Amino acid sequence: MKSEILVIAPNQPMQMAVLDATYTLHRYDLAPDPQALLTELSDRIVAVVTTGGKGLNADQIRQLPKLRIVASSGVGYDTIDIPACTERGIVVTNTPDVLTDDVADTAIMLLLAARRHLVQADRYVRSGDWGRKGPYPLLSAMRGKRLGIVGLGRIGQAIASRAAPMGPEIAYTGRTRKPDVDYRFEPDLKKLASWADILIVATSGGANTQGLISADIISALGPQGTLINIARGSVVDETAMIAALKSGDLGSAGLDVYWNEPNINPALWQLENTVLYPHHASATFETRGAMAQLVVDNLAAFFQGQPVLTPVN
Ligand code: 8YV
Repeated sequence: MKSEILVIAPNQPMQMAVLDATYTLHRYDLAPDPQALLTELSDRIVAVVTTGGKGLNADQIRQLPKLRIVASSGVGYDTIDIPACTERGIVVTNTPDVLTDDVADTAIMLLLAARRHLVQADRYVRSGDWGRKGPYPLLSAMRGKRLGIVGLGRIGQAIASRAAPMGPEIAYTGRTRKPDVDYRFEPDLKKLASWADILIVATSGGANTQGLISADIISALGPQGTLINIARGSVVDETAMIAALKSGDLGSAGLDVYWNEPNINPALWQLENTVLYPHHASATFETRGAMAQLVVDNLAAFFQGQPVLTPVN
């Protein structure tokens, strides 16, 4: 008998084919009435395949009494009710490490695009304004600027090591000082933001960090400051950020994540000083393939009675 898996969100095609050959897949993601499917399969589902975006909530977990493992594609698991899973002994896996490089690359891309006006300057060239109006205004260098990183985990460290050759001073904040890094630790986020020209948010999402980048922090970063967020939209007070970007109290922003994805606050569309990316930091063929493979490998290990490769709980 094949184990029965509920697909809340699909994987890459190659890995879906492997899953399809190994297990019985039920497509919640494609079901005309997903709740009816959940009710019908309630007693048969032993595993869930999902993503960081779609997650698995407490209500869904409650309706799956036989559930034993949730294999998610994505490093973030703020959309999965981890305490509810842990309480029931349900194993949760995510996909760290394999996406670190792409996410760090994206942070640097957004940083340079925001500070060197890539999108606005591209428009300036394409519209013929360069010929009509003359040279584009001067902008600001990276060397000697102050870069603050909020959350120096794997992704934060990869961002720091990419930024370092560009010559900024680097400091970070987080719950604890990292013993094996040379960057300056600043325990006080407000002090870090006041010091920094650039603040990159690379911390995890969820209740603990919700609204961490508050109006106060945004105002400390200031009119010359740049805010980059590749973490979760929930970490930033988006209303305060939009107001500050509009009024010039915050200089610029480069964003991959938002409060309401994919239907983001339309006020963001109008902001000239903001570069917007569609939560796409890990979205390369290579990385999404590796993430999908990790989902397959975690499930294989679990059903063979082996320890899973990347447990969350
Ligand atoms: C994915 C992410 O876009 O890893 C994460 O936490 O946010 C991204 O890599 C997401 O998990 C896909 O739903």
